[in-house]
Amino acid sequence: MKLNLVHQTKLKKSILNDGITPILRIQNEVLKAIYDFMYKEGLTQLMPIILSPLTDPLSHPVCEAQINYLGQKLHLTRSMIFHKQIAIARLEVKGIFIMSPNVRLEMGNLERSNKHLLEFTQLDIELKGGSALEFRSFIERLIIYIFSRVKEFCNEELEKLGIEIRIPQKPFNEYWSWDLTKEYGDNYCTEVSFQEKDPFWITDFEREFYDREDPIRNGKYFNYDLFYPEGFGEALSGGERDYKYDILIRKIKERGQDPKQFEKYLELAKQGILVPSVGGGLGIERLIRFLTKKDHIKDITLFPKVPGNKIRF
Ligand code: ASN
Repeated sequence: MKLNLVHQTKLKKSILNDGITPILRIQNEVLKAIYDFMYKEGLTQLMPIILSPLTDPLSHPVCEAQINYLGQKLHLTRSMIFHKQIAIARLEVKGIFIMSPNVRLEMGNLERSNKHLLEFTQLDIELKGGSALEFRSFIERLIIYIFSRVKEFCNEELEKLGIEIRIPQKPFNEYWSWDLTKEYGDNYCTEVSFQEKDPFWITDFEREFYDREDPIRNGKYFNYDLFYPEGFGEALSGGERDYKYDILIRKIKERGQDPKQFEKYLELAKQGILVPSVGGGLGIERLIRFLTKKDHIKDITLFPKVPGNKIRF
């Protein structure tokens, strides 16, 4: 049966989805800006890891994404945190970066989230030595550089989308998570994100064992998240790293995790091979969503994979 003309045109329009073309052009500019910035800063790019016997345990539960290869269980990468730490220890570099595809099979409870995808890309960065403050300053310069490049070179696209880019100033505002919890309760990240006009930091979160603990307990951890304003929410998470065997093993046990799954990584720590580093991961899709002011993260990807939904083309 032949489709009538109206139906054919509708189908063609939905397949064409030309609303996404200006978004992809902005994404191109963002990616070019990131590479230019990283190379100018003297960081070394690594290729992404897709499969590994070890991946990030994360601080929230997700469904397992594993395959069996010749009797060996391999995870799809949730983040390259351990590979970053090992690479930094092995290489004579100032720092590394990776455009790293992450698979996180989020639970159905995130079905209504407009910020999560089952598959996304993070710009993963790790600097040798260095402090949380130095890393945050590096990221502030990166964000200002990206936003400025988009503002300068994507006029036509920004006009088509009816948006303007606001360039933030350094240093970004900073909040301490424990103060915010007292003031706003558990939903503090969203509350503050709605109040701010520019990207801002929240520091000191209770989470994965690899984020460096504060030995003097002024705060608890030398870690941070970068947030977008206007309710757009989390942009980056990271921290200084713990790398000494005794500390790592204690923290793994405190979290009720099995040290056996981190065996090879812990062996390197035991041999004293791991070194101090600081880093974080910036979500590319979330960055594009913020720059293009889209309501849902699926609106900026051509083949979105949304938690709790069947995956289609
Ligand atoms: N990439 C993050 C970091 O470097 C880790 C993560 O994505 N969970 O800390």
